[in-house]
Amino acid sequence: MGSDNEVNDAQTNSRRRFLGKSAALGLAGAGVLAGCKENGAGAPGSASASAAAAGKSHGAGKAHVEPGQLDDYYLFSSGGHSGEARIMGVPSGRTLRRIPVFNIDPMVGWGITNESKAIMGTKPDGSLKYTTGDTHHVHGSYKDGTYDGRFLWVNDKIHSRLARIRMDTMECDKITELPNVQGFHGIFPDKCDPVDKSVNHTTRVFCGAEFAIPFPNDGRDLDDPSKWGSLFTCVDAETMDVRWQVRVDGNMDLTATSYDGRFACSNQYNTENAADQAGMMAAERDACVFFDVARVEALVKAGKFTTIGSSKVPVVDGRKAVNADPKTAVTCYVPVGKNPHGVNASPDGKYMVCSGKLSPTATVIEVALVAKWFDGELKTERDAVVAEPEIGLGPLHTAFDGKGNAFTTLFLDSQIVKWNVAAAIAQFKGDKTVKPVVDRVDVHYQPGHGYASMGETKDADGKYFNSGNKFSKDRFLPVGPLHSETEQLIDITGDQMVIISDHTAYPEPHDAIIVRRDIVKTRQIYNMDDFPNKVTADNAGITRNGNKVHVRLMSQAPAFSMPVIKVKKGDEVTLTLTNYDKVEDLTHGCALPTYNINFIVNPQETKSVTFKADHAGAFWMYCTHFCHALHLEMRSRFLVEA
Ligand code: RUQ
Ligand code: CUA
Ligand code: CA
Repeated sequence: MGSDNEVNDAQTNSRRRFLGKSAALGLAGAGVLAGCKENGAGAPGSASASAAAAGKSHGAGKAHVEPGQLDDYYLFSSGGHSGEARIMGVPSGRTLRRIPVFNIDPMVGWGITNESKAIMGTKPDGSLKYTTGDTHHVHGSYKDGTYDGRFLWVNDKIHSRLARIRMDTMECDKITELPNVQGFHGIFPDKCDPVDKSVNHTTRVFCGAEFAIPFPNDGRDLDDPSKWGSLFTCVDAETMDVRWQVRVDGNMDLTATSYDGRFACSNQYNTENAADQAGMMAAERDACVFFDVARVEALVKAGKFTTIGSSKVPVVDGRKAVNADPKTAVTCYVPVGKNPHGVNASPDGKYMVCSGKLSPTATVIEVALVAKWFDGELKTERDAVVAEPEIGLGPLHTAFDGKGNAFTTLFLDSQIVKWNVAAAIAQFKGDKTVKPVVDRVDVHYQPGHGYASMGETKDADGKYFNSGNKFSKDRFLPVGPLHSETEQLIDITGDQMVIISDHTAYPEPHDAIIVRRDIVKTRQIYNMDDFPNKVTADNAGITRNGNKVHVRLMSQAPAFSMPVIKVKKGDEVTLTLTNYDKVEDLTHGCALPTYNINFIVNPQETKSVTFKADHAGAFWMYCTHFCHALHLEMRSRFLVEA
């Protein structure tokens, strides 16, 4: 252990030196650092060993959920470049569900059925507009400052889309493509209406765009990035329509909202407005930009906006030059540590914390002071900063326990650092006796996001913190060049953090939220009447209109309603299937060989597919989802006449 620690210290020191010397940290640097940690704290079991050495007790929190027992929390996670969202149980780490969103998923038929294609968006020829996505952040709808269990939202960074997931069915019901932006990264719903104070639930979702692009992005200004820019976007939570956008100086990254509804904010790592990496690291400080939402909407109402290209979305100017007077400004740029990543609201509603990726600090911004700046009562934006503790190398995301402590992921140090917000503020005010850092724990390895149970609500309960690690290295059986990702669950109930479990994750989840299970109320059976195209005993069968054929089919275990379906080569076939089974979880599948059709229908659900019967033959349409002792016999002859 001792020699391990020496190795660690030596590595830490060399990393500190490296950081001090070289501005060119960037991704290549991080990769090198990731590699050099391999022989350090990397030995399997060293976390528990170091926990034991530090006198930490195990069993304070248990990750093991007995067979037949249920988890206490749902974890809703993004799936990164898989384009999906996921549900896991906490503390077990059991995977409960994968929710296709921007990706094609033959298990449910997402991207295959007409209904899912309509949500995903199609080209004029009916094919999907996009088949890829990159989900980073999942956030839930709020009521009274905590989750209400209605919706989840998740972003697609590749094609700048915002998706909504209904939490009663855990299915995506709407996707909106944001105009005029690229690299849509951070999202956050508001917690109450910024304009109508009587509305205490989520009304809008805010979206931060990371990459600057020309306006409009139609081939102009390709060689002059100084003319490019980024927009902050507001989407209506109910209709999912884009309400407005704000042009900013610099870029945006992650997004957060204040508990009082007044502000949305976003950390900016490229206040330099640079188009290359060195340029983006030039300034000593970057910013967290705050948006006064009601003021933006007043300008929109008053017609004080422009539009870009063919988009009709109002664009308000939030750049510094036109927002110099705080009393009329829509934006306030608060300086924070260099190249920050992440902005998180404390559950007491008082603070926003931004970590400087290239600065070993977290910047604590007091929301009430930002409000004072907008009221013209604060000298400079900088005065809204109330603490800036040194917490470690490569700080990214911060979570809270609701007891005044913050937990920040340290990418370079491969640690989670626990620090006390009040102590950090006291230290900033000049109290030299306080030490903000309370504890550190090694994680394996290079943590990105970290999030706590109910940590992004006023009900933060301080039970669990999950570290989403970017490199697993030796933690699991090797499975080829691409390793599994690690998620590590940490018990944060005591003064010291205790890692209680490791589990794997398919690459690569980014952010997640941990939601108390009593908040989530799913339905077990669909309401057949929710599907206007449901098949009934009256309309079941085949109807033909020229070469358009509609096959209306029902399923009830263990059979489809028609044993034989006959169409002609060249027909455009729409097949609609309603599942008449009413038993919970009694799902049927429908696959059609050589026609690329594969989807499921849950109890009382209706789905449809449309395809061209372009080759003749006999095709066994069969049930893919094990439903009955006669599941294998559940098949019909789909005959295409030459
Ligand atoms: S990001 S590891 Cu896409 Cu949320 Cu920070
Ligand atoms: Cu129906 Cu298997
Ligand atoms: Ca910068």
